[in-house]
Amino acid sequence: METARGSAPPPPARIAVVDDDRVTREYVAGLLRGHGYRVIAVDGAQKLLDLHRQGQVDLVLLDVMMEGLSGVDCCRILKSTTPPEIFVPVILVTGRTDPESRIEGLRIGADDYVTKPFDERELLARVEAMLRIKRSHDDLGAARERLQRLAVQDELTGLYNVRYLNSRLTEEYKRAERHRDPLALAMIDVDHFKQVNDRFGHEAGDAVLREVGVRLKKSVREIDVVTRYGGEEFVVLLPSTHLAGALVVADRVARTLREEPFDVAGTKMPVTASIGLALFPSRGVHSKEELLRSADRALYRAKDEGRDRICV
Ligand code: GH3
Ligand code: MG
Ligand code: MG
Ligand code: MG
Repeated sequence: METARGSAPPPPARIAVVDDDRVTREYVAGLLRGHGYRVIAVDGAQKLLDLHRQGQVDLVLLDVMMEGLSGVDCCRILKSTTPPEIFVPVILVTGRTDPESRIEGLRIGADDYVTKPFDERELLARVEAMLRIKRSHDDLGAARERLQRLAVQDELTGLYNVRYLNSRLTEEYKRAERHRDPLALAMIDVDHFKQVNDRFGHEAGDAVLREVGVRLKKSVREIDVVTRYGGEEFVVLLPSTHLAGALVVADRVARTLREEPFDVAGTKMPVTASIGLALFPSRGVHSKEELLRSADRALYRAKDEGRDRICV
């Protein structure tokens, strides 16, 4: 991952050295510590699996012949129970030089092996090589996560975007129908927003939209889904919420905007919004599209009746 210039170097990799023989274990651990790695010396496979489950290990040096669970079985368990986005390389360390055991080790998922007695420089080089592959795997994973987040995030406000709303609404509507659970949807449109842009400029308008997003998030529950629907319109999905509950939330949203004037380019500016509420179940709502349309119609009425109000 790219790091800013002058930022701290990444912490040293954590290597688990698993061997039931104390002398070998301490020798390998000492060698790796001497090269700057953080080493956790472990005397059995079960302890390693526990450490790995807690996410404490970046790479494993795993003795094959051990009392109890063998290194090969341990590796098999570790690899088959680790989710694909997590890559913890396993280097088998074996005293057996016959190709069969090495082939089996690689086949069950080990990433590399070294045979005892090993050349210290070769062991270190293999550790470095594996960590290099791990780093590029982790970097790709981080990039994928960033992309996935960007794909559902509105750039200006950091709220979810309309793409996310569409997929969540599909899910929530199905869930509501199946479990006969209520679902409310609030469509929120800032009043006379064009005037903010006209008086203070587009950038000040953007700042207002960001602040609206912050206030919306503060006015709803953790499980409610706050999205920027487009322009100066927002949609909030309220799962498991009846009319009474939705009215409480809508009222809180309206008040949190109205009561504290916005700071726009050094000027205190009142901001209000009109809110259209739609509910499932209710008359005329038989699909998620009709739920959205119902909220849109209610919003239109709120505007028509004078703005800064809630219509259902
Ligand atoms: P109403 O009370 O009827 O909703 O009036 P309004 O002025 O808010 O409504 P209208 O839909 O006419 O105007 C919305 C304005 O929002 C127009 C557009 O310039 C502005 N707008 C839309 N998206 C953005 C944005 O991302 N940033 C900024 N600064 N302004 C935006
Ligand atoms: Mg052993
Ligand atoms: Mg609008
Ligand atoms: Mg508007």
